[in-house]
Amino acid sequence: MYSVAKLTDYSAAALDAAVRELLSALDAEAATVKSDAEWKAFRDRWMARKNGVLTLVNDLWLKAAPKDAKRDIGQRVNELKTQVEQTVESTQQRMQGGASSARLATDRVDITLPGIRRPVGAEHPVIKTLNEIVGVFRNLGYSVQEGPVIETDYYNFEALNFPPNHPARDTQDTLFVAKQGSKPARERLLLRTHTSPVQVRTMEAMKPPLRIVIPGKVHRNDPPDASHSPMFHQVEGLAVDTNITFGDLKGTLDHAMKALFGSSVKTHFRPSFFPFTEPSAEMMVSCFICGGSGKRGSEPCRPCKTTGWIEILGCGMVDPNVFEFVKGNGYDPKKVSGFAFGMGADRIAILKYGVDDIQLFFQGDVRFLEQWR
Ligand code: 2NM
Repeated sequence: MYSVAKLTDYSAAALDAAVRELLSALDAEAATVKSDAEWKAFRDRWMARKNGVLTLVNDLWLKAAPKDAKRDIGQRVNELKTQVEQTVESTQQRMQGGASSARLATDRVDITLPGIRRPVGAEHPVIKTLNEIVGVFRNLGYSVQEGPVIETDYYNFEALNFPPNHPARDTQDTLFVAKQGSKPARERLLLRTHTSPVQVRTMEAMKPPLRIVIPGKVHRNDPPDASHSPMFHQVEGLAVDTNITFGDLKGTLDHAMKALFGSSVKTHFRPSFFPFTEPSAEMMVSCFICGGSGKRGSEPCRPCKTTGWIEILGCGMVDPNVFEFVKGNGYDPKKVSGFAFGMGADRIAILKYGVDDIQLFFQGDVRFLEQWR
């Protein structure tokens, strides 16, 4: 290893040679530095006040020099000092840069590996069904309306021609918001039991002619089982104009069922009762599971209970008593007529997808839900 020797010859040529020897030792040692610890040792060896190379140069070259050589040597020693400082500093910078280069050399990114995929969600089967039903009516020119899930007794029952003591109002069927006792009956809040309140609200806001569909959540105080859920989904529809007839209802709904379940399904209407329609009907569609035969091979067809028909919705001509509540906005029952219908989207999803328990829709088990991805 390089060590500073006393000078014996103070000629320019001898000084040049001594300086060259020192600088090449400096460069050679700098090149071997490979860590912070080595750099510190390198710095101290060259720059330490006590026994550092520069200090030795100062003592052995400058201080020991004869008077007439001091000027020349002093200048060279200063240059050496600058050079040593620069080399020590550039070596430190190489260490810092080198640390990140070293990391780059080992921490390689393998761009050929597959990426980390974010799990893709799926449209919920009930929402998918809701959207399909709504889509059929949109194609017929119906517009889509939504409204509040928390409703008043007025919109959920009174304006829909439910008599004051109708059993649907019973706490066995309706979920009421607590502590409403101090309000007049019609203002008491409840969870809507059907989406029909939105139809009343829409008739208050928009004049006839009207063609609307309303998808949404509804609640009933039913204990959950394979075919009941206290929360489920409905799509209801309403068409109002002058001269709307039961024939319009039948033609519209027959078309809608063919669009939803396939062009070969048949529809069948049987009399029924709803407070808000007169006459009222239940509509059956021929079973799209067994094709109406009631049998699957030699087994009985369960979805239609071997009848070949599935009850799919309720419908009817809007009762004039309902129009009376919105008469002021152009719905004079002497001038307009309309049909309305309502269906359970969950039940239709169950039939479409062959699901045997409505609870599966609301338990959130990803293994069940991802089947519709
Ligand atoms: C149904 C069945 C029959 C219905 C009637 C009305 C309104 F507001 F126009 F009177 N909305 N929805 C209706 C009629 C709903 O669901 C089974």
